[in-house]
Amino acid sequence: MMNPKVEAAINKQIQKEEFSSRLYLAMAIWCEVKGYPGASAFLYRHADEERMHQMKFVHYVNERGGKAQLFDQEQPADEFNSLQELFEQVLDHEEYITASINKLYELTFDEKDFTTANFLQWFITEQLEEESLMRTILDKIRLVGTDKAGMFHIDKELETMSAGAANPA
Ligand code: OFO
Repeated sequence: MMNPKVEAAINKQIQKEEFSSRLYLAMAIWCEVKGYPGASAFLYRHADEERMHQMKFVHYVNERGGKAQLFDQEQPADEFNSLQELFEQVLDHEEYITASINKLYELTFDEKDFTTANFLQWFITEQLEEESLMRTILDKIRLVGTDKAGMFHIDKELETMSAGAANPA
């Protein structure tokens, strides 16, 4: 039997991971139509990763004897003024998710659910990696500013990152 408070909190996290996937999908679409094929490929792939995060939580709840739940979703942002603004929003969103995972982790300690605390370790490491990746990308975009050649180069780099990403998580 799963701790009901932890189960409810994970179900809210499932909703957030699903939202993340939709948000990055909306962003990938924007990039594709605005002529950033590399950023688009990167974000399509990232949308898939978020779906995988969602499924990890779904299976975890069910395997522990709980029941995963789905909720309505808000419409994700789908218009951006620039690639820089878009990636600023990606980083903000990842920071929000990190805070949410940390809260969840704290709850597992309050509830003495150490099995879930252990399960969450993977997500804690994942958030660290995602935040640092998004920060690196954003720094590069800020550096080139509005320089078209520089932006073209960054887009190519994102393409390579999405094709050769060694970390499937
Ligand atoms: Fe981007 O890590 Fe899940 O939400």
